[in-house]
Amino acid sequence: MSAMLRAALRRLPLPCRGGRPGPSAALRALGGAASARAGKENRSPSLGKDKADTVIIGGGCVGVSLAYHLAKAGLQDVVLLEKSELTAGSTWHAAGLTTYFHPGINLKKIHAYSIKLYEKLEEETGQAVGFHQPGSIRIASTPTRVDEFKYQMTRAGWHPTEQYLITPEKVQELFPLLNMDKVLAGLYNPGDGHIDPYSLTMALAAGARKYGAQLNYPVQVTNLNSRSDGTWEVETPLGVIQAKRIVNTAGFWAHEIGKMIGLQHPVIPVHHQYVVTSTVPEVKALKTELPVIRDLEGSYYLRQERDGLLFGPYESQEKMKLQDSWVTNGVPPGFGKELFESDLDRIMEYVEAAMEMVPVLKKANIINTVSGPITYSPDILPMVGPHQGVRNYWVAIGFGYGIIHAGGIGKYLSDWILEGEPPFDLIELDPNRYGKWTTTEYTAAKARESYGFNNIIIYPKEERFAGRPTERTSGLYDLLKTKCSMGFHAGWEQPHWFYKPGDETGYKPSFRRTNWFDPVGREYKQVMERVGVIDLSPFGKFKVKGTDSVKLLDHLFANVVPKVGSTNISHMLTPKGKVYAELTVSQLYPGEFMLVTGSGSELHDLRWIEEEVVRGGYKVEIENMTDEMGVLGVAGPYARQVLQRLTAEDLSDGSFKFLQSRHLKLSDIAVTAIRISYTGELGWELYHRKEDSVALYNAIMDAGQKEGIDNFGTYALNALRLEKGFRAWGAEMNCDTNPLEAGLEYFVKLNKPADFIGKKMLKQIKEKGLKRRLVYLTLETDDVDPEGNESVWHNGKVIGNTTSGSFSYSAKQSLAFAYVPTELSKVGQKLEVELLGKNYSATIIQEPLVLTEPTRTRLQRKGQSPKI
Ligand code: THG
Repeated sequence: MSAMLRAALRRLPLPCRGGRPGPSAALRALGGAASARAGKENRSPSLGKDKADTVIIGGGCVGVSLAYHLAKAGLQDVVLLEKSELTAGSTWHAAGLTTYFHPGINLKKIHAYSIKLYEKLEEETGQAVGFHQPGSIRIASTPTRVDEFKYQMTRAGWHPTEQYLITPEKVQELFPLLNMDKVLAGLYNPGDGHIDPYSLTMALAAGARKYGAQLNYPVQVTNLNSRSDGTWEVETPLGVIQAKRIVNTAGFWAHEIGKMIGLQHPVIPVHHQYVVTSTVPEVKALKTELPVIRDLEGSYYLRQERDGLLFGPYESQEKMKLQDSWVTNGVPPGFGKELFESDLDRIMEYVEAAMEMVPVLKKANIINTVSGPITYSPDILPMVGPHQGVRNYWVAIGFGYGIIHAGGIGKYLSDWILEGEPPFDLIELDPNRYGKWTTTEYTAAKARESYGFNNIIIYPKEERFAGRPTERTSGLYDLLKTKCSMGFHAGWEQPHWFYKPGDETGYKPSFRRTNWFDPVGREYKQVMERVGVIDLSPFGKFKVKGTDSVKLLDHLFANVVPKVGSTNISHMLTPKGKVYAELTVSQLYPGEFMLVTGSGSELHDLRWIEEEVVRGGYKVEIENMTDEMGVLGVAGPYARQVLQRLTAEDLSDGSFKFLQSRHLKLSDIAVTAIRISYTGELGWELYHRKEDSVALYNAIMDAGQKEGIDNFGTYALNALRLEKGFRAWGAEMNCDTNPLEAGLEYFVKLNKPADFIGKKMLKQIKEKGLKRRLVYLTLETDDVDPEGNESVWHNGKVIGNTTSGSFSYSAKQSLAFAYVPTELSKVGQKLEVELLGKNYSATIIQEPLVLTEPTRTRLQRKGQSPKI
């Protein structure tokens, strides 16, 4: 550290001037003013009642926002228990930044809702919230960062939020104190700013009380007991409250609350520091408040605080600090409104970067540093929703950016609780994306990485490597790990693409075509012309059996229940007729089923199924086979020939039909074989005991020597499925789409006798007519392919969005699915898709681009010559 810098760190008394921007949080952190104010609010602790509908555990801004929203929506008997005082933990010392920006699609909605709510809270509750909206600018100082901004612009373009890519001149105009040497562009959100987190929480609390919620503190939850009817007993030193449902919003205590019921929530407290400077004359002289800046290469945020500046860095994973003793021993029960020792040495390189970017900082004195605990989850996204495996237990935890999320999440969760389904898709926040594999060690490694990567460039198909592999590897992992680039899927390692001599190996992401572009084309050809093998072990697999199994599945799924020995592609819909999940259902034996879902949706789907079983009192047994069962996919024109060498069973088309299942021995290994392949080519999936994966794989590879059998990965699988027009859950269909607009009517049997979930609403949706449709587009691109979530344009206006895309190795063009208004959805319609700042012309084409093998074979048999 330079001598000058040390001098700059001299502490000076805090200047105070009314009417200038700044949260009280930074000031309170110095003098404990918040405690004094909170003290006034504090009443003598009491439970008030011994029965509640919902008990919310934790009075930070997220918990209080949930109480506010539930009570406002009319829910009676909402009780919040806070063990010390409202805002204690992380809320009170948060820097309070608010932004419309988020790379996620529907998280933009959460941010926007929060901001709109915060704008009117004072009027509604009479409590000022110290909300400033001077705008914010993210700064790009490398060409790749400019590409990232363009990528983010197309993802934001079909949302109502204002966001602009601006020139360096405009950046300078908005933030005159910036050193422009390295600035190449800015991403500008005019409505951004900052809020006082303490006052915000108090306003939400005032609102919550106004609408009838009880906020009780200090009341510590000491134990949680679930009762056989699904209700809870919440134990406190003041007595027991019975609740229909509990919600864990306990911030960095969330882990301790989870522990009471045997859960290990993957959340970890980390140290976050920000510093506040004394008056800077140049800042004081400004007529309007400076916008917030985020110097992404420098990895810090900086904003005006009164007449000075406030600056907060995100240190690299090597430098950042976890609160290790809390990780090992738990959070000390007495910890409330306290801070850690600040450690300026740790952030010096960031201070220097900021001084270069905002030179007036060099003259400023640091008058305050705030180093407080905040929570991190492995992927720095919160966990919001009901938890699998525990009835009526919900969470809203793991917030690294709790202030901007609080408003929107409170509303989202309140809607979900009251309506029984999420109001829109936020699958990336599903608590059930984690599982037993998210150990403390894993969570710590990931939290470090996530913190350090706060401001890194995020590419499409991003991979992060900390904490890998987890304990959840497939039987083939050791055999394949050096031969391919592995992708991370819900704890699993699954091959993305395989190396051949001459390939540039490893993960080299880009906004344009990457090092795997040609290898994926090679694997595509392998499957189309020969035969390929893929490790599909990460699929979620459930066995369902028992007297009511048929009845249950008929109620859960929109498709009919398959006959014994058959498989159906089936969707679980929400009551409002949206797509909750897509699985394959196979009746292996009479009344005994195997359900298969994607790797990311295992516990998500299982929770839904389990809840319906309890609700309807179905007599079934459900066994989650995901970890012990391996799956190999074999696909391509020679798949039959190769597998036939390993078994005496007749695999011919007449004997083993498409979508049939059989129990076979392949080279003496017991497998359940299903004739299905997401490649759309001739293929089988082979379900087997995980211990047999290597032997089965080797046997198949040996048997296929003559046919030139080889591996393929999930990237080729994606290109293959897109050419066949197969929809992917999470992209073309989710909780925002109904199966009719997604073009899934073939799988939805509105005429079947059973009243499956969503049927009634879907009938109404059908009667009303569809406003938008999923269409299939080819695009004339150059070095960039669509990825999904890009803006679709027509006549100078954004009219829709892509859902997924890929290069089509057969059409030698890009291919994408997109939602567009019905009137623009006809085959032949010309549209444009925005990729990296450029609009490429696109044409709606007939589906599919390439016929599936079963269709091709059927047409050939009839004497017609299919396309391919
Ligand atoms: N295999 C298995 N289960 C799965 C998948 C899988 N579950 C989740 C997900 N993937 C389900 N998705 C699909 C989508 C389409 C097809 C298979 C799985 C498919 N469709 C054919 C078609 O559309 O032409 C057949 C449709 C039909 O005639 O019913 O094969 O990959 N086990």
